Amino acid sequence: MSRGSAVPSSSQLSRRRFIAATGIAAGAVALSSSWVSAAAAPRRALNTGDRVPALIIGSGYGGSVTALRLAQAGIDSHIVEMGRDWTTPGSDGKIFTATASPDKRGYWLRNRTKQPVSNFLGASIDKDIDKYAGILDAENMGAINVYQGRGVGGGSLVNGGMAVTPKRSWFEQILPSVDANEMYNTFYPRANATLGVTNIDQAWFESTDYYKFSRVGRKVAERSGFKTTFVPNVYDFDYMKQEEAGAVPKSALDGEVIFGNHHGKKSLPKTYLAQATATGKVTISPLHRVTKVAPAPGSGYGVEIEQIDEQGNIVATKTVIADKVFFAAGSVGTSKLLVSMKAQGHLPNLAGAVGQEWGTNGNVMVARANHAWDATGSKQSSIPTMGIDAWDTNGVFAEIAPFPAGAELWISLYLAITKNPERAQFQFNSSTGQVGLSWTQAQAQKSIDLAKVVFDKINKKEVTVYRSDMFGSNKVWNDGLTYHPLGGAVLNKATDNYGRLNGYPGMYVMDGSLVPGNVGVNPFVTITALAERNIANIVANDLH
Ligand code: FAE
Repeated sequence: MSRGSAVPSSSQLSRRRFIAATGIAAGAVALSSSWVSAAAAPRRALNTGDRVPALIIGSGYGGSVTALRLAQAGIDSHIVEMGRDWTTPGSDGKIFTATASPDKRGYWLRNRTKQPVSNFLGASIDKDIDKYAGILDAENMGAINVYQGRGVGGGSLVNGGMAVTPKRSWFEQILPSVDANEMYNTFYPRANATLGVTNIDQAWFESTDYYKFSRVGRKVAERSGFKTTFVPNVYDFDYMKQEEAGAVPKSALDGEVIFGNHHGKKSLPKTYLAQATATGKVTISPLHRVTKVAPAPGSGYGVEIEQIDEQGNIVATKTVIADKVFFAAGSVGTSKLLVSMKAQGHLPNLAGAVGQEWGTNGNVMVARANHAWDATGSKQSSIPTMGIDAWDTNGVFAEIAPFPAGAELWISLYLAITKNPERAQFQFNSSTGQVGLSWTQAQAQKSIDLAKVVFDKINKKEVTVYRSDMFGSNKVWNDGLTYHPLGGAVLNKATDNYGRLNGYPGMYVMDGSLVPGNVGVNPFVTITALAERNIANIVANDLH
């Protein structure tokens, strides 16, 4: 199915009519390779026997950049996405579930919610839900729950929109084979522009009730000698102002974020994916999950796909052939696929570095209790716009996060990104046929140690305490989760310096698995910019 503008272009229509009239879905006209490619791309969900010029696994940042730039280079692609296409409303008239009380639309194939802030006053706030292909996956990988977006748009559907370019010195340390000049002069600006990244109007920030929580977070950090910084975002801040004025339906100001935003947030379906599908050269199969990739007889790759229904039942299995395969299933999705294909002998020549150097971006969550005179507000925007930047001094960049509970709770919540050097590996378990992750809870201790220095100092200065009731009973640190999985197919190790998988021409990695474990800030701008850099090289050298 095709997405993007509601009205198909005339070329899309005439192409569809042509296919409908002739029954041609797979190319039979061998004039030139690019013509064959164009003729071969089906304008519908994939079916067994289809051959596509380019198959993209996953529709998050890496996948969306790939689809757009291939289309602009004249190459048809098909995106296979395991999650739903979040465009149709449920029985309540809403596409997304409410943040305060998520229903089945909130979680990926679970019978019970798995809230990142799981407790209040010691009691669990999780509740039973129907199993459904919901928008947020809390994927358990042993000692860690990895939160990821599921649906057309990947993580952009559920994330806070914080669009942060890392410090150049840190970027140069983690990805030394990448020309930083090119990244900072060309590809970061290109990513930020196409994602629609902007800054909050600072005068409004200072005056609105909805960012009181941020101003309190800034005040206490600065009183302890820490720097704070405004953080750009993909949320439309003009829309947010109108939300406050009551002129438009509320989204961020109604707490919407981790289960989807109805308005205001420029998620990928409104940016890269909208542009990509508007070309008429990109099609998407939602609720389709890639399970196997292996060289096909002759040329290209055979890709096995399970089609699932909204309850997660497999309703069809399909095998298609792709001339090129782009892995963009996210750090965990891509790593799991590659590790299991290598271990099972389907892609035996993959580099030994596949599955290595995975990290949590040093994520750890913590909350503090403020004094009664430091109210954080019953009104809170769900979109964070400020961080404590103690990266150079303490190895900590902490997002001052909202806790939009709709009541005054005097809570300051933080998601800290820390300089945690611990890494883990993905491993195939031949008895279960599953891929596991070696991450242990002890490896998160370094994140706690680093963050504790910062927040102990703030608590001491303010004479305040940690909340110990929000992540379990008597648990100060939420060290059992990450929002920022990174690594598993690291650039220039598991792939060449542009994401090509060694030993398999025409197979590429395009997502967060290229970034080794820790990018020092929220990662999607870097994932996008790196994908922009790599696809530019691939289009120039491999496709023409
Ligand atoms: P991603 O966006 O995860 O896309 C991968 C896609 O592949 C997903 O749609 C999957 O459903 C799909 N997929 C996986 N396996 C398969 C398969 N086998 N077959 C078919 N499809 C498959 O990957 N980052 C920031 O920079 N700023 C933030 O404010 C921020 N907040 C966040 C808040 C939350 C709650 C979460 C969960 C994440 C947040 N992130 C944030 C992280 C960010 O969303 C994440 O780094 C990117 O989405 C990763 O991009 P990728 O392209 O690697």
